[in-house]
Amino acid sequence: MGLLAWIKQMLGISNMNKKINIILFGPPGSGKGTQAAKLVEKYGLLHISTGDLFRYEIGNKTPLGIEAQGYMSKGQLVPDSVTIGMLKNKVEANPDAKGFIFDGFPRTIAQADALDEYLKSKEEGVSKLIALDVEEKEIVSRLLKRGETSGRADDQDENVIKNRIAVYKKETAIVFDHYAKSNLSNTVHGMGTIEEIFNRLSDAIDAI
Ligand code: B4P
Repeated sequence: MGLLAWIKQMLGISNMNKKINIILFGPPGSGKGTQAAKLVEKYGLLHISTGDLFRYEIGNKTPLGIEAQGYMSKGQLVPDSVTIGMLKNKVEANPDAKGFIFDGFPRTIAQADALDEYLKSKEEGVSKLIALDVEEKEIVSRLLKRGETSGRADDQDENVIKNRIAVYKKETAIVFDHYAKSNLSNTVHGMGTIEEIFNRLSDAIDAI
């Protein structure tokens, strides 16, 4: 437990019994998946990556996977209706979770509205959005490097990567402003070692 969290607990203003719902935000390749795996271990939250859920469906050749693959291979977003339903199913399947790390969701304003409404219906809400700020050149290099071993078609073609970044700027970046209106959006410097970035994210979570 960080110092701030400890002080809050001592003062009786701790949120420890309340569900914590974190949105890990940032462009493709900014380190969301990498950091989410470490945060889950530290905070005991459940990690939901919509990208991983789609890749699972693709691997199993389900109708949802076949539909998603067409969009993902071009670096486009999978339609909101499909994504929102899949996300809710995953949350519903884990009623005892202490909270969630949403990784790669919401990626559009429609997804953000749906998430807000859904959490409100459960008398919960988004605790914090944390955006990883990474230079574009670094993102392209990270993804091409991952593409050498991941087998992910969307990481192997620089044009597809550039399209993913363009889609992020056009459709996803405004989700940051959506949560900024409620003072929930924060930015963390996303360059440096995985451990350095993890420590910055932990400080942001401990401050909730
Ligand atoms: P995602 O699976 O979310 O793909 P991503 O953005 O590339 O992953 P991430 O950002 O987590 O990767 P990370 O930086 O950890 O989405 C893929 C596709 O699925 C989308 O394009 C879209 O088509 C679809 N999709 C997903 N969610 C959707 C939604 N909500 N709505 C509609 N469509 C949706 O890792 C990148 C690499 O960087 C790794 O190799 C890692 O090892 C490396 N790395 C991480 N941190 C580093 C560091 N500090 N230094 C050096 N390298 C680092």
